[in-house]
This record gives sequence, structure tokens and C-alpha cells, in this order.
Amino acid sequence: MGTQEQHTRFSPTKAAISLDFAEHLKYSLDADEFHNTDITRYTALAYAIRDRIIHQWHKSRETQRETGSKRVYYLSLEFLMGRAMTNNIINLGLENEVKDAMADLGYAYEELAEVEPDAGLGNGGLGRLAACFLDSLATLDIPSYGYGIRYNYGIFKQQVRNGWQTEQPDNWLRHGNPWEIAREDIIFTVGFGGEVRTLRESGRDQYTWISADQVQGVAYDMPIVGYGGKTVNTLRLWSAKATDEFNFQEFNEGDYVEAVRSKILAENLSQVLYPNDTLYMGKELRLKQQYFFVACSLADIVRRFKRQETSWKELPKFAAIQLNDTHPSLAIPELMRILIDLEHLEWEEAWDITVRTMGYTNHTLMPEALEKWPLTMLESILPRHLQIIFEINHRFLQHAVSFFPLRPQAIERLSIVEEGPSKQIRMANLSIIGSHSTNGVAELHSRLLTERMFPEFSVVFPDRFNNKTNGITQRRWLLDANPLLASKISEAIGDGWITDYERIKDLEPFAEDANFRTDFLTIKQKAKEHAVEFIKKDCGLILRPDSMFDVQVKRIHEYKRQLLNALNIILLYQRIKEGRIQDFSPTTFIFGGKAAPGYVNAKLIIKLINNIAKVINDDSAVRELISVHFLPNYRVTMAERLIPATDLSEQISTAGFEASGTGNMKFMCNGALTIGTMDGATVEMAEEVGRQHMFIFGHSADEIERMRAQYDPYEWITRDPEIRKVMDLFLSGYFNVMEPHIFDPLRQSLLNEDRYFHFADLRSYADSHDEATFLYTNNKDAWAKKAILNIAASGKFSSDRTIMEYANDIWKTRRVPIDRDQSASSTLKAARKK
Ligand code: 26Q
Repeated sequence: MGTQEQHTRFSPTKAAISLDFAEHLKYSLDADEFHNTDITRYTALAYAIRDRIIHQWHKSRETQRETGSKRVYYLSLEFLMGRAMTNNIINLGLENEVKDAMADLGYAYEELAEVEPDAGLGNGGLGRLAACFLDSLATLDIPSYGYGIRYNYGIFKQQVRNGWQTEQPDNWLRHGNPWEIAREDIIFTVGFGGEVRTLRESGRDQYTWISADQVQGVAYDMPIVGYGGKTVNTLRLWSAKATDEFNFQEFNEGDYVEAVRSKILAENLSQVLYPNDTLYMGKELRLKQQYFFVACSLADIVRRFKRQETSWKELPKFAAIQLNDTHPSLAIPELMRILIDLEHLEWEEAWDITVRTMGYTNHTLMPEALEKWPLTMLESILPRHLQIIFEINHRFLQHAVSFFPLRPQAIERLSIVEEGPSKQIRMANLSIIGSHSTNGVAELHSRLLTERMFPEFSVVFPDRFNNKTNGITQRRWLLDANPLLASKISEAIGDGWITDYERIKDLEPFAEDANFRTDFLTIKQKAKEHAVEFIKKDCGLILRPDSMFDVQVKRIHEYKRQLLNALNIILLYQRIKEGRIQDFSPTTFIFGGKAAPGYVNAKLIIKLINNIAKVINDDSAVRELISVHFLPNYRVTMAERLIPATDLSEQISTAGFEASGTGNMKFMCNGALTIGTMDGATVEMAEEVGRQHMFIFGHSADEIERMRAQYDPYEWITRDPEIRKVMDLFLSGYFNVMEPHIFDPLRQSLLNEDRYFHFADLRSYADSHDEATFLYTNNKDAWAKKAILNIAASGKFSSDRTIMEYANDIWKTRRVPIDRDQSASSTLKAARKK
């Protein structure tokens, strides 16, 4: 780096940014006028931005260390971050400067930002929630680390061929990642397999785990910039690396190449994110991933704690570890192993420390999604941890028996070990027992957790169960994603909402302001035009921006009922064909979402949507009124374009199945109206805005539960002639003429064993959808009024509110404000040899 610009290096001016950009192009990337691609330009800009983050990053760490602050450790197998560039620039407050700096050099900053691949290190809601939480933690000045895995391949790239989903690897690191810092000095060795040796030492059994294989984890850090650029926290992702030592056995037998090969296999651990959500699979590699990242993270946490030079019982004063679902739940036996085997604490003290340190968040109501590991698998991979789990279980059951003296079945359900032909370890049970807090992610979900999923646990530990309704960061999902609406809102009520989202309620009176409503509709129209442009570039599809945008984007799953939406589209199709439609303005039905590669019915749902789309879009008489599009490769970046453009948000899961949903909140704060069931956090949205400003339909969770035993789809179908005709058309093979029988499995699950009650809700869904269409067609102004009321009522759904509740109730952490320095003065001092 040259010296001449040193004095302006960290001054956020346009001149300094252009100069840094140019210097990075030349000196970091050796790009000249011949070797200078959009990738080198993007990377150079990212470096120039990163330079403006590093100083506050140092300062945040230093302040947090010096004040001996309690840190939050958010352990998650998934962080669905999306892009970093725009978000970082906005949080640093450098947007105008960067724009101008790039414009001076002849580049459009928006185009450079388009080069960045999404960091797709997650499947869906759970991973995106972790990303929103990191943004809120940094903005709220809460010292915290996200810990996860640096997957070389994130969630697969989805393509659609002849209507079928295909999966392509997501090689997101191909061109490097300018946002990460590899910390080759932060490296831990993790063991697998082997055996446990017992030694009787001064009247006490001492256990030593002698592992058979070892893998190293190297830390890669990404800065998490809080809004305003003050606190910069860390997302620390572990990458697996072979150890340098050889397996002596193989080495001595002379098979050098085999020894190297088996070393390299160790690096598989961080290769790829498992693309299943909901349905868990007992895959050995997944278990190893979980232990790998848990072991590295705990070693790192313990190393940091030891700098405090205080006693172990103080650990809960310095660290709160939050488990994002059960995926990191091996943290519980791992911390016990560290405290007992390595630090020689007594069981009781170690257990007290562990329980007070850990918190567990549950994200599902579906029994088949609960993680269980075959006992034999744990035994061979983590023998010492299995011993510890047995001991935890033994002590817990002794305690629990007194609550259920005459109910052996209750004890069976409480046990961490599921009995049966092949015994399994229940990770949710372990997580509840080994933590001081178990929370659900919406009021309804938390109620059902204690009533339906874990009633016995809620008797033993009534004080451990609590609710933390999810939220989203308004900075990415409104300020960054919808700049026009954001500035309209700020013009009306000031920009306090950016960091204090409760303020958004000040927008309520503007629902009565005719000019504001007109402006809202104009902004919505512009967002649609932008989205149409993006979709044309991204998928080659041409959408009509003058139609109503009706959007269902989320993972494809039977419980989310994309099929219900599809059946209603068939119903509308028939009305149009029969000339029975009125009060209907053109509607574009948009779907997006990935199916787990092994989930046959989810993949069939995608195929059905595409086949329906083909029939409808190819019929010139119909497509004037409705068109249907499945947008391939739904991801964070696509959501950022699509959500601001949406008129009607589809949240139509079977009540009692969607733990919370977070997409619902993103649509709400962008002024979409919701058509939805009383499920997850949609219930609380209705509480906030009033049901009359949403299109709520269908059976409640309790009604669904009561219906379960006697539900007969044929009853619902035969009693409703129009629905009957919908089913007749679908069953006739109208949408799969050249592909006989492909939809048989869907027919089967709708008519024979439908756990998701499609036909029980189809009539009320269709009617509710008609109401929405009617209002949109006949009274745009009333629509706009409701949309503005929805935005104004979305104050509860900021992840800032969620994080403050976690901080106050579960973590007991406080804010540690960081001053923002205008220049980094001490670089020479830090560089000097000590
Ligand atoms: C487990 C074991 C093996 C392989 C994969 C998995 C696995 C991975 C991801 C299981 C589940 C998931 C993801 C679950 C998820 O995203 N749940 C969603 O969490 C959101 C945030 O709380 C909620 O809003 C959604 O309602 C919930 O579905």
C-alpha cells in the first residue's frame, strides 16, 4: 500500500474510497487494464470496505475484553447470510460515498454488488433467523459470537428442467471470500472414535478418552457490522483441516499415499451443508459435523474464559451459550467432559455450571424432525460423550421419578434413551435437561411445546419453558431491500425506526392520508418493476408488473401447503374457462423454494406447479387474467427483490405445524397483505394489526387436532361441487397428459393419509382469496390503507425486540457500547515488535 493516502485512509470520503479501490485492484489483486474483471472490481471494493470495518472490529474486541463482559455464543449449524456488501456499506453509513466513488471511476456500485454470491450456509428459516440475530446483536452492542461451519458448498443451486427440480453444487468460495479473515493461529484438534480409559486416582475415577482419529478446525472470521458502524462482532466459522501427523500404522506399513489420502478425507467434514430441513436423517457425517464444530467452539470459549483467571463456577457470568435447535446439543456433554475429565471438577459442580450456561431453542412441532442418534453410532464415534449422556440420564430419571410415581410411560418419554429394537439418543430431551431455558419461537408454538411435545418435561421443569417470538432485522428487510419505502417512511415519521422499530407505529395516522396512500402504491409499483427486471435477468421469465403479485416463497413442504395454493389456482382456472369469473384483476401467482433432494412429494409439488403454469400460461384466454410462475433458485437475494414487490403474502400452513415463520414478518413490514391461517407468528401479526386487516381463514390448531381422528377428505370434496370439479380435473390427468401417473403420490397423500388437511381448508381459503382479489380489484385505496396499517403494526417483529428478550430473560447480558473512531491512529504501534 502506498504511503501518500495514509492520512485519508479511514476517512469516509469518496476520494479515499476510490483511491483504496484502485490500490486494492493493483496491489492486492494485480489487476491492470487488461486483467480487470467484474470479479476483481467487486473484490477490490469489498477490500476497501473491509478496511473501514477492521478498526472498529479490533476496538470492539478490545473493549469487550477489557470490560470483562459476558458474551453470547450463538451455536448454529446454519447461517443464511446472503450478501454482505450492501448491508455492510449501509451499516457503515457509506452508501453515498461509495456510490459516488465508483461513479467517478465509471462503475455503477449496484452492478458491482451484483457480483457477490450469496453466503447460503443454511436451509431456510432457522438459518436466516441466526443471520438476523447477528445483525441485531451487533446493532444493540451485545458482545457476541456466532459459531458455525464454513461449508465449502452451501445450500444447492436449484434448476428446473422440464418442470423438475435438479440440484447443482453451490461453489460459493470459487473466487475467494473477501469478507473473511483466515485465522491460521486459531486452530483446535478434534478427536473421533477410539476408547475410554478409566483410572482410579485418589478415590475417584478419572476417565481419559483416547481418540482414534483427529481433525483440525481452523477459524475463519467474518465481521458483523452493527448499524452505525460502532460494534463489530464476529461470525466464526470452522473449516476442517487434516492434521499434519500421519497415521502411524499406515505409515509404518509403507503405504504413504494411503496415509495422505485418509488425512484428506478428514477435510470432508466441512465440505457441504445437509440440505434437509424438517426430516432428520441419522447420517454419520452429519453427527461428525455437529461434534466437530461444537468441540472447536467450546475449546475457543474455554480458552477465552481462562484469560479471566477466575474459578470455573464463574463461567455462567462470562458466557451464555444458545443452542440453535438440537444440532449443537453435543455442547452439553462436551462441556461436561471438559470440566470433569480435563479440569477435574466434581460432577455436581460441572453439571450446575453447564446447565446455567446453556439455553436451547426449539424450532419444530413435527415429531419426525426431532433428532435422534443411534446409540451404536454415538458409541463408536463419541464413546466418552455417550458415557456422560448415560450418567446425565440416570441422575435425571432418579429425580423425575418422584414426579410420576405411578406412570412408567411418562418416565419412558422423559428418558434421553429411546428403548426399542435399536436404541436411540433423543437430542431434544438431552437439550431440555442440560440447559436452564427451553424456548419456542412464537406464542402458539411455545404453548404447543409444553402441551403436546413435552408435557412431562413441563411438569418437571415448569420454569425452564418460555417463549421468544421470532423477529427479523428491519435493516436488511426494509432499509436495504426497499430503499424507496424506507425513505418514504423516514420522511413521514423520522428515521428512528431503523434502530427502534417500535417507532413504526407512528406511521398509523398516515393510513388516513390520501397522498401517503398514493405514494405507497407508486412505490409498490416501482418495486414490482424492479422485481420484474431482476427476474428477467435471473431466470429469463417475463412477468407483468401491472398485475397483482401473489407470492408464496419458502421451503417446499407438504405442511406449508403449496398444494393448497395450487388447488385454488386450478379452481380459478376452471372459473375462467367457464366464464364464471368477475371482479378479478390480473393476478401473477409466484412460487419459489427448494425441496429437500430426497423428499419425493416436495419435488412433485414443484413439478405440479410447473405443469399447471404451462397449461395456464400457454392459454391466451386464461393468461390475461392469471399467470403462474415458479422462480428457480429462491434465496436471500431473490427474497430481497421479491418481498418489496408483493401484494399478497401466502402463509397457509396447516395450523399447528409452522413453528413461527419469519417470511410472514418480512412481507408485513414491506406492505403486503397476508392471506393466512392462524399458525405460528401469523397469530401474533393478527393480534397486532387486527384480523380485519388480514385475510385469515381455515381451522385453528386446536380444531385441527380435534378433527384428526375423523378427518375424511372425501366428505369435504363431495359436499362442495366446485371443489369436486377441481379434484376431478386434477385426477383426470389434465396437468400431466404426456406424463401418466406422475402425480399419483400426491393424489395418494391428499386423499388417503393427508396429515395436512388440505380439503378441510380449501373452501375457506378460496373464499378468503376471493375477498382479497375483490378488494384489490375494486378498492386499491382501501387496500393501501390496510397495507400501511400492517406496516405500522409490524413493530413487534423486529429481531431487536427478540434479542432484547433473550438478553434480559435468558442470557442476562448487557450492552457494551463501542465508540466510533474517525481514524485508526495506532496501526504502527500495533505492528511494532514486542
Ligand atoms: C437435522 C438433522 C439432520 C439434517 C438436517 C436437520 C435439519 C436442518 C434444518 C432440521 C431442521 C432444519 C431447519 C428447520 C427450520 O428452518 N425451522 C424453521 O425455523 C424458523 C425459525 O425459528 C421458524 O420460523 C419456522 O417456522 C421453522 O420451520
